[in-house]
Amino acid sequence: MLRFLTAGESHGPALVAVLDGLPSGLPLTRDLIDAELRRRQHGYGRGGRMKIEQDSVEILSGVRHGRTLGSPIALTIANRDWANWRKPMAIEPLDLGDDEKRRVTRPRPGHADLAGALKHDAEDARDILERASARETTARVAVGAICKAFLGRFGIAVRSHTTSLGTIAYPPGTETPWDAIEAAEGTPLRCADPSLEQQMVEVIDTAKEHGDSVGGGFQVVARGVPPGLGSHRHWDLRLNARLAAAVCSIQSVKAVSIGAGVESAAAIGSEFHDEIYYDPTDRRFFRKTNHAGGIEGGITNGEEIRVRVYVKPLSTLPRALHSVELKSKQEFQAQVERTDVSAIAAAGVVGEAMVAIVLSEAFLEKFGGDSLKETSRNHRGYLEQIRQY
Ligand code: EPS
Repeated sequence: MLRFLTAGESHGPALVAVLDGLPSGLPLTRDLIDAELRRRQHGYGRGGRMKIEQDSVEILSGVRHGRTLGSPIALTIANRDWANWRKPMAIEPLDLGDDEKRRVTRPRPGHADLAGALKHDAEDARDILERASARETTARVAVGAICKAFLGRFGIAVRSHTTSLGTIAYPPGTETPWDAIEAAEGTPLRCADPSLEQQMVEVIDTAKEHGDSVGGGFQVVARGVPPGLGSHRHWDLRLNARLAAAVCSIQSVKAVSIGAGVESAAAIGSEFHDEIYYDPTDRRFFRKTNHAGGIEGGITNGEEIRVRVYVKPLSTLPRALHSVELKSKQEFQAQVERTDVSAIAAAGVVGEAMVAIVLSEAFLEKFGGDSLKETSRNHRGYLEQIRQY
């Protein structure tokens, strides 16, 4: 069973992750993880924090001489900003005034501040927001980088691209091909259409001028996934449900659509369903369309997995919204913390990580193996079996 946990506060000493259940023998280096962490830091619209951080992982266990051992992999990523937060985020009790504690008592609409403070009986919403912050996604991306390396051994690749920002979006039904998604890497917003991207940049500039934030969308695509991952047997085994839960767990995500999921409600069956063909040379079934997004009956069907994700505008606004002070109940404007106008380019990288984690889990469920050699043998045997089907 593959599983992971993360720990760490946004302005604490570090983010931490433990990944358990990967087989032994997977080549793994720090550089491979750092490359993904750098991708997460990139993107037009980020705020001051990304100028402070240079995220880099420390591998504490589970790897020896560049290969996984099959034991739990423990990771940390230091917060450079911690140097500026030693007092307000001190582990030991300190006698500090409210300002020195950097208390947050005017909760921001949209953030976890109020709901979390009520839930945990916190007088200071910083107790909540430090963990709720999307800074935590650093740890997820580190775990996702390892899962991507694992999937890569089996010819599976995971990519993402920005599909909308505010009202600037591709026309409904547009599917961007894999090569164009790959080519968008390194552009300001990781959008595959340069003219759309230019308009998105302008939307961010306008929002920034107005002290506002803006929502957006991205799509994660996985190719090379064999048919047969996930299961129709139970609600919690269906891969579409697991992918949806994983991407919905990303901070600010409000909706998800698999394949042409949103459009499917307005479609008629004869146009929507992807008709089945067979290629006798390759000895494989294939489709000419992919409205299902690579999943039927909760099981991968061998086509690309396509997941669209929708992100609300970030909830810290320089132009603060109406709020109420936690203790006095007086009306105030919400507290302003440093923030980004949009983190959509980074959100796509986090989406890739979550999809890679879920696919790795489903892959290991199907093929098992305590060593990469064993997993590979099982995978090869199955591919041969379906060629002979
Ligand atoms: C983030 C770090 C945070 C924010 C952002 C994501 O840094 P700070 O709070 O110090 O500015 O930039 O988080 C949020 C917008 C949020 O609401 O939590 C990061 O590393 O991605």
